[in-house]
Amino acid sequence: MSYIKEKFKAKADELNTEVKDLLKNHGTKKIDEGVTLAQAYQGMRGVTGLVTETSLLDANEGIRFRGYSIPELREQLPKAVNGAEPLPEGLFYLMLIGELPTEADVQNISSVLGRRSHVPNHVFDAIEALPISAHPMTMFTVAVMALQTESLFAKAYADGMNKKDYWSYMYEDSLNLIARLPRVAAYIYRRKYKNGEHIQPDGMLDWAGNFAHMLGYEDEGFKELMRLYMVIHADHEGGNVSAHTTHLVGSALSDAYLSFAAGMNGLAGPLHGLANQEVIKWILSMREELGGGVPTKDQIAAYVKKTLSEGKVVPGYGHAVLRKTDPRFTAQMEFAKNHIPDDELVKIVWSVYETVPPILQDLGKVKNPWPNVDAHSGALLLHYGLVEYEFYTVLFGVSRALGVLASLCWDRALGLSLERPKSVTSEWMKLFVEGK
Ligand code: AMX
Repeated sequence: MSYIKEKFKAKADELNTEVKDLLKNHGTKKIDEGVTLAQAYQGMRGVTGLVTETSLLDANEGIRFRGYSIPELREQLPKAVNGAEPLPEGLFYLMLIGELPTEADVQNISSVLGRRSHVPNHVFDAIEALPISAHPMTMFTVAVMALQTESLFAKAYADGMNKKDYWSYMYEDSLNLIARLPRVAAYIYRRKYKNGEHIQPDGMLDWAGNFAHMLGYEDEGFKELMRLYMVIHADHEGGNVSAHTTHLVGSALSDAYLSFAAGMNGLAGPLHGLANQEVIKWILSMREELGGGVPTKDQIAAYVKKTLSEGKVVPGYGHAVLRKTDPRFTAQMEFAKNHIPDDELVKIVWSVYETVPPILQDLGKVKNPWPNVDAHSGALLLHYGLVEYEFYTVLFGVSRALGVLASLCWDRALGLSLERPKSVTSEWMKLFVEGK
């Protein structure tokens, strides 16, 4: 067993004991004010009913990964040689182990991922079987499903594995899947947009740097952007659609491939990860409609109002939990200020940031008028030449694997139960409010 895996097991044993004590001594305590009728209808917003070890979201402060904020991670996680952004391998270690990694820990994960990155041919065949017009997220989930043939967890379960060993096979599947995703995603990109001219991996590069290389981008600035992008999109506690779905499906003891593919189908929704593409599509349409250049704030305001009057949402704004500007937006803004301050689209993103919140606020119903992670990313990617915005959610998906798969390891290590909340009918609700 590798020392990181052993360390994970030790951590899991420790926390298991603590959780058992918690359940034994405080299991009947209300952790919330109780669930209201409205919460049952409105996406369970505000209901605390999940355990996710990897990160915790504060409505005003934003995400913390094992207690570390994004600015802290950008300072403290190991970086690539001559790089300034954190390596995502280090974030994965942090989410899995709960401690900041050393340079050696990060190198260890990088080389393990490199060694395990081989993708069997039938996965590429499955992608090729889809029409070129298929959305990249469809190709992505199909490829993950095709990879499921490689699940060690599923094989071990079929062979009668002891439940004590679930975590170990989930760990192996998770690392194998994370290792393979950049190759799969790059294959989809090169197939759909670059005439199928594929690029072989470079074993000397880190996970995100190699991903950038296989996509076809050698610019150091783009590699740095990929490292940052892969870190900030990795996890956002457990209740968001992709994390919750992965956890839910995993609770049926579906393996990492099945669970992650399910989560990715949720990420592909426009209110969740597809917003990554929707923002830039919206900005480009606005620019085109206004005849090019950087629009004035009045022009942006008029376009926002038009969008709202057509019964559409303003993509990249609002959040189910956050109530302030998303620190993931701010991190990207800082990246842009350092690397590409004069980019025209970036300037538009910043102008939109100054214009949208008061308009949404005036609607009186939007709980969070501030930008989320998706409001900025497209302008950065476009600057470096990744103009095919339908692909952006795949990037989000590759990153999200780090968080949801580290969580899945914990789910099995803690022996978390099959998720099965109670549902009622509206008839039941009516009788309930009538006191019957
Ligand atoms: N533009 C227009 N209207 C918005 C809005 C926005 N950006 N954000 C919220 N609203 C509206 C809602 O549609 C809802 O209207 P309704 O009562 O007529 O149905 C009302 O305001 C109240 O919604 P809320 O409680 O503030 O938000 P929510 O928790 O229900 O939904 C979210 C959160 C993210 C789905 C929503 O803000 C939204 O649709 N934003 C735009 C899409 C987006 O950027 N999604 C990405 C989120 C981050 C991510 O997962 N990657």
